[in-house]
Amino acid sequence: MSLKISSALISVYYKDGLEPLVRLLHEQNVRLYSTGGTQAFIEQLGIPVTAVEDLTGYPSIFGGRVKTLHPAVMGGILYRRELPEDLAQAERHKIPPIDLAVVDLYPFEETVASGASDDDIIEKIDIGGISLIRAAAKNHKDVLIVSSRSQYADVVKLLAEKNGATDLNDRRYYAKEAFAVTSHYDTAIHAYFADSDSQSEPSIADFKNLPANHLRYGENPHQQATFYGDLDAMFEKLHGKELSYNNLVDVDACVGLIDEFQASAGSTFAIIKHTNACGIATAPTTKEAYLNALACDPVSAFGGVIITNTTVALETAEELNKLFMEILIAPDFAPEALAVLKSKKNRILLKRKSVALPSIMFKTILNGVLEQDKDNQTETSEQFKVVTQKAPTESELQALEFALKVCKHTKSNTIVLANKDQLLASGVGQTSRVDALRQAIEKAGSFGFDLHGAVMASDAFFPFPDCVEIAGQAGITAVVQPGGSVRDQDSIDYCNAHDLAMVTTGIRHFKH
Ligand code: 93A
Repeated sequence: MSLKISSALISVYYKDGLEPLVRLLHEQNVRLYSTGGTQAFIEQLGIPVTAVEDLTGYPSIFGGRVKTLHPAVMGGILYRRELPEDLAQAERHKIPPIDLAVVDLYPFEETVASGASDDDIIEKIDIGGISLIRAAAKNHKDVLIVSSRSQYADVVKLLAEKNGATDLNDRRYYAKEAFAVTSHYDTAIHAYFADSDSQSEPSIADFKNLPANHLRYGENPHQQATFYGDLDAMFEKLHGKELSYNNLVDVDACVGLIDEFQASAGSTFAIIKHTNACGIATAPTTKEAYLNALACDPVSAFGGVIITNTTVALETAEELNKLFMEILIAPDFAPEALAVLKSKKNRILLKRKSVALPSIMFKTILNGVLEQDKDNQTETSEQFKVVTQKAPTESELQALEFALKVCKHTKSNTIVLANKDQLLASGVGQTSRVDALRQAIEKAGSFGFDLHGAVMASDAFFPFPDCVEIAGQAGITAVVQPGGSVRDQDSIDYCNAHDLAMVTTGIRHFKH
């Protein structure tokens, strides 16, 4: 039904862009009500406006916390124009209609981003404005809601064309937009509280409340998919096409892996394929780190997702530019580096922001959902228990730490072969650990690595001594594994007889 607007309540935080709408409403003989700051803005345009206090008969109290929260305001928006009882009550309580609400909420997200104090941030939780929006959107059969500054121009056009009237379709459209505004607003408030209270972990229901990003398709083109989350909070996208479902999964794997490595210890580059690292290396310079990561398996690196923990400089970008990659993630890019990397239209470049991530994970199975803590435990050499006669050398200890970090982020069953700053090869997602080891040895050989003096990490214990036997024959000199098998001693005996060092951690790192 087409409805002519007779009265409007305007309450906006930022006044810019408002003038044309106010002028049009005035020309269309709309009676205006307004809150303090907005009222002053309208008055200085020379346009008559009634203070909301005159409508409610109540002053703005508690430092402005209660301005529009009053039955005369909420009632004027919410009463049903077609219901005789509602009309009679409105008349009895002297509640005039409000046919249009224009609201621009307190800038909560901006205030959080500015680094303001908790008190200032809490003060920016809009209560009255959000209630006006929800009320007007609820009663969209009778009321039009303008819930964002970005809508002013379209609304001016609409009201100019329709001579101050709207039809139900218009009002329903703006009601839908209004609930997008309010849900986004509350999600940001929730995220702020969740962030500042690391004890409070999101539930699966909370994830469904996050912004829904519809993906082009899922793991395969015939599968539909949605990502619930705020990617803009995690990354600034500098270039490239839309992230796909598989891209997102790989980006997640990248972030988990790179966070094991501190930039203060050198630059680390990791190249991910199907969530596993096919190359990772740490080096004093970013270029070296990248080239060493690439050398690990330049065949698999094609089409990979790459992450680094240091700024990408021009000389590194020139090397990276030679590789076909899907995505490059870095904490920052030198401007000249960015110019080089942007030369490929589809290549996705993401600048990572620092945000706390949930420490739990979900997986749907059968007719339910599994929830577990993320594997956030990383063992350092101080926690290693030497179980062989020979202890690892200092350099082997560093290599064992490096290998273990990679192992933790590689699909089980896995064996990782490394030296102290470079992955040499891994066997990933095999049905037996022996297969994983054989795969790793063969790969290392095919890319020209000599395994003499290299180390081995295993995600889980060795049920038989076969893995250490094969590793020893390949030249491996030190091994890290959780331990705990009834036949641990068989593996230890082999190591002692063949001059290998072995440490156990007591912590298993399955990843399925
Ligand atoms: O503190 S509030 O939550 N209490 C209210 O009753 C209320 N009513 C409107 N904030 C309230 N507003 C907000 O005030 C609006 O959402 C808008 O952002 C702002 C406009 O205030 P002024 O017109 O005084 O600049």
